[in-house]
Amino acid sequence: MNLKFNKNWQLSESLVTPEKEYRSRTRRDFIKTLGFGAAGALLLPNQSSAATEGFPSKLNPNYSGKELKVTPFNYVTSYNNFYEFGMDKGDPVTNSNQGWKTDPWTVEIRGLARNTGKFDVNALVRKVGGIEQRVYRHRCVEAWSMVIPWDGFQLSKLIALAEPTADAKYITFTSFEDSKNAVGQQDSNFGWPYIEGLRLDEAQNELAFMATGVFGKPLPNQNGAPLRLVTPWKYGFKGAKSIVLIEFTQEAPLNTWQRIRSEEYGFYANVNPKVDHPRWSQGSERVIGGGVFNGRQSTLMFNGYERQVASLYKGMDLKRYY
Ligand SMILES: Nc1nc2c(c(=O)[nH]1)N[C@H]1C(S)=C(S)[C@@H](COP(=O)(O)O)O[C@H]1N2
Ligand SMILES: [Mo]
Repeated sequence: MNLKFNKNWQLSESLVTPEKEYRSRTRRDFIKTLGFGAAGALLLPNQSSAATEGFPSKLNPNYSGKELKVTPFNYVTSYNNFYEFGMDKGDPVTNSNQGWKTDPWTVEIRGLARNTGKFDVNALVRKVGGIEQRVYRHRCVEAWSMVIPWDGFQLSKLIALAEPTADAKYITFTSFEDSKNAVGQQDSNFGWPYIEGLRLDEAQNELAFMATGVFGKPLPNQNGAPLRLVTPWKYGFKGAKSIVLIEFTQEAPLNTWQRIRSEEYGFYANVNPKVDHPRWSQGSERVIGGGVFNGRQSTLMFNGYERQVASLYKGMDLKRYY
């Protein structure tokens, strides 16, 4: 890890001055609105997106999130972490909409499973029986949160389709590589592609979701078009974006952030207010779009999904397996 990389990462992760950041962000949007600067990606009528199959989708009443306050669309689609397109929150919306193509898109299913092969993403959506909408909490390891209405399908449907063999214990998700169009990938220190993984039983939990959309529309590029993972009880970095490969394996993959900084990021990454990040508390979170003063709220165990997922970690020391 060279110094340049460390410095950038430190900056984007520290978030010690949320107010300042908020102001600079608003300023950027303002500049875009006036039509100066970075081509005003937000204003382009045809931000490219793929995986149009199944829209419009229906809300699944079991995950309506009706007790939650949905984050405004503009925040969800312009305050992003997608290092392939830059390190600042405002980079992905601009840089992922300048020539990077997410349509058509092929996903490969590989490894310890009976039904492997390459699938067009829309064909895959048809195979799993279409899409639905779910409203989930989203908690980034950087101690900010959103509430996002996703469209997509339960990951367990894809797993059932693939029919993993008895040897398969883990599932690995690999994001795309395109260093020509993804400016962030021109910094090779990161070690692309972005990789994430789950234990197979975690992946089969009802909450694990493959998103193809947000707010009832196909995913914008900056949110990980056309297909990204969503595991709402885990920190956001588990949710690999723009997936090209799903692999069933016997061993746990070394996920990207664990490889880069294993003392700070582990494999499990379960949201846990009692296990602090070495550089900041995880006991509370800044609610994005939560008003001018950026309201904070307490962080919940497993991000509020204890009922659905606690049994997966029974008897495990969650301080050790962070
Ligand atoms: N390929 C890839 N996937 C990624 C990331 C990334 O940089 N690259 N960032 C992660 C992090 S830290 C978070 S919080 C979420 C952000 O998703 P969002 O921008 O749709 O809110 O994506 C995750 N998935
Ligand atoms: Mo994150």
